[in-house]
Amino acid sequence: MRIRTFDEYQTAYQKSVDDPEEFWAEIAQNFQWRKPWTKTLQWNFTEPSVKWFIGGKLNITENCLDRHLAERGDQPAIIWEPNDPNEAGVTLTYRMLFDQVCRFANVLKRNGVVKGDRVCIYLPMVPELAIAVLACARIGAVHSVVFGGFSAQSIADRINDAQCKVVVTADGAYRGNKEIPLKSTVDDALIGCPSVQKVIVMTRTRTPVSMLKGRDVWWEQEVKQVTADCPAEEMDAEDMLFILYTSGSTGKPKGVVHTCGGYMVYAAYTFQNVFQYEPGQIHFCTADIGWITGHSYIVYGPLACGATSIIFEGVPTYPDYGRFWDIVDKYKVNILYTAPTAIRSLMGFGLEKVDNHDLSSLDVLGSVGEPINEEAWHWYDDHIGKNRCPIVDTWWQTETGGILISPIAGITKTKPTYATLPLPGVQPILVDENGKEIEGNGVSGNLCMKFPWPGILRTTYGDHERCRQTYFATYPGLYFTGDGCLRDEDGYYRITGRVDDVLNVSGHRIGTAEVENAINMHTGVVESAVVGYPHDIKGQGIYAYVITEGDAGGHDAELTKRDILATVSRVIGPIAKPDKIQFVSGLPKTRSGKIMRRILRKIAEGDTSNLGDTTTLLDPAVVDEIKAGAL
Ligand code: 7RM
Repeated sequence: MRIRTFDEYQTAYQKSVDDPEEFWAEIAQNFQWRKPWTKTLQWNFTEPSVKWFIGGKLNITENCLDRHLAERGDQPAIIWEPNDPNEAGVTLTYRMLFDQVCRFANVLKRNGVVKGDRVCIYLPMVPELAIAVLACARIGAVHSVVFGGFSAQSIADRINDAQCKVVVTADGAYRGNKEIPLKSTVDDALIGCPSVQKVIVMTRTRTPVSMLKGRDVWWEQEVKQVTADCPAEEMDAEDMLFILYTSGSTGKPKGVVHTCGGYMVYAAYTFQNVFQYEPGQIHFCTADIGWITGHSYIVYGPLACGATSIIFEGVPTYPDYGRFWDIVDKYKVNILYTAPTAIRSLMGFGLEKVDNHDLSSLDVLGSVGEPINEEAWHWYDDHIGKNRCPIVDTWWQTETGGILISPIAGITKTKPTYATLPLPGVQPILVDENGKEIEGNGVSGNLCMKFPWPGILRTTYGDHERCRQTYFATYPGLYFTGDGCLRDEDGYYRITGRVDDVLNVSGHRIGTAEVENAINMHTGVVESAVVGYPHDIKGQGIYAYVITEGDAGGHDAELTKRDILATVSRVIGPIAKPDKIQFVSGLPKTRSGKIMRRILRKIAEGDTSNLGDTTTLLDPAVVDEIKAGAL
C-alpha cells in the first residue's frame, strides 16, 4: 500500500487506471474485514450509484483500535493539547482510547441509540470528540459532527435534516481567551427538534447549564454506569458511517454521506502515502474535527494507520502567535498539516516566535482548504520547513472523503501553488462550459472526475436527487467538483478556486445564497447579494450589497450594519459574518431578473475600470451608484 519512489507512483497510477478493481482490492486487503467483499466496484455516474467492496463486512473501529492493541497498545493514539498551555494535556494510548470508546459506545446504547440511528455531536476539540465519533462507529450509529462555530439555528437545521435521536455536547468550550457556551446553544436549537430524545453533556468549562430531567444526562455519570466491553457492530461496507453538512451554491447545506468500507480504505491510503507516514511519527493536523479534514486526517486516517494524532483545542494566536511552534517543539511533531489562512496570519507577526522554537522534528508540511499563494508557500517552506521538508498542497473536498490531488511527500517534485498530480485511483478531466474535454497541457477549465475512487460521497442525506443535480448533472457522466483548474506544461494541476457561488473564507466553505438568506431575514432588508473578494489573510472576504426599506444610508447606517451582522451570526454562525456591507438602492439585474454577480464581484474586488458587457442590464444607472459607494 506504500509508494516509495516516483517510479512506483507512476506504476501504481497506471495500474489504478488499467485495472481499478484489482488496484483497490489489493490495498483493501491491508485492512481487517469480518467478511471479504465479493465484487470490488459497481458504479454509474448517472443515477449516480457507487458501491465499493460489495458484500464486505467490517467495523472501522476494529481497524482503528482493536487491530493495534497487540502491537502498539501502549503507544499514544491521541495527544490532547488544551487551549491553555498551563493546563495539563492528556495522552491516550491505543488501549486507553479503545477502553473509552467502548465505554462511551455503551453509554450511547444505554441511551437508546441503535445501529442506523443518527447522533449529532457538538463538542469542543477535546479527546471526547474523537471518542464520541468512534463510539458511534463502534455501534453502527451515524455521526453528524457540527462545528462549534455554528449557531443554534444551524444545529437545528442539521439535526432535523438527519432526524438525530441523540445530541452529544459540552457545557462550554475554550477558544483563545473566549469561553463559548455550547449547551445553552444546543438548548436553543432543541426547541425545534422533536426527534431528539437524549442529550449527553460532558463538562469542560463547568459553566452553569440547564439540565432537563428525562432528556439531559452527564457524560461523566453515564460512563460510570457501563463496562468497557462493547463488541463492534458488524457493518456492511456500504452502510452509512457519517453525515457531514457542507455548503453549496444554493439552498441549505447538504448532508454529505460517507460509508464504512470505501471511506476507511481511502482515508488510510491517502494518509499513509501523501504524508509518507512512518510508524512512530507524530502527526499534527490543526483543523477542527467539525470539518472533513479533521474527520479524515485527525481521526480515521491516522488511527487506521496506527499513528499518533494531536488534537489541539485552541487557536494559533493564543496565548501568543507562537502556539503552533510551541506544540511542534513540545511533542516533536513530524507531520504538520494546516491551512494557508493560518500561515498567512502568522506570517504577519514576523519570525520572533518561530525562531525561538526547535522545529527540527518536522519532516513533512501539509496545506489544505484553499489555494496557497506563492508568498505563503515560500514562508512555510523557508521558515517552518527550513527548506528541508516537502510541502504537500493537498486538494480535496468534503465530498471526496480524502485527498485527490497532491504531491506525495518527498517523491513528487513540488511546485509552489500547485497541488501537482492526481493520486493513484484519481482520474481528473478538465472541461469547458459545454462539457467538452479540454485536452493537452497548458490549459485550464472546470475540474471534474471521470472515475470513482473509494472515498467519493454516496449521496446527500435524504435527497439523492439533490446529489445528482449538484455533482453529476452539470456534465453528464462526470463528477463536477465546482473548482476551476489549470494544467500546466508538465501536466501539473493548480486549483484556481470555486467557479460556483461558494466562498472560501479562512478555509471555511460558505454559500453566498446561505448568507443572503440570513441577511434577508433581517428586519427592513428587501434584498441582498453576496460575493467574495480577495482578502490578504482569509483568502476571501464576504462582501454584501443590501437593499433596505426606506433610507438605510442615513445616520444609523453603521448601527444597522452591526445589527445585520448579529442576525447573520444568529442564523448561521459568526464564521459567515460579512466583512463589508454596502447599502444600495438596487442591484444590477438582467431583463429576466437575474442578478449579475460578475459585476458585483468586480466592484467588490475594487476593479471598476472594465465591467464587461452591461448591455443586458435592466437599469445600467444602478451600476454607477454602486461603483460610487463601493467600500
Ligand atoms: C478539504 C476541504 C473544499 C473546497 C474545494 C476547493 C478548496 C481545498 C484546496 C482547495 C486549492 C487546495 N474540504 N480547496 N483544498 N483549493 N488548493 N489545496 O477543504 O469541502 O471544506 O472545501 O476547498 O475550492 O472545492 S471542503
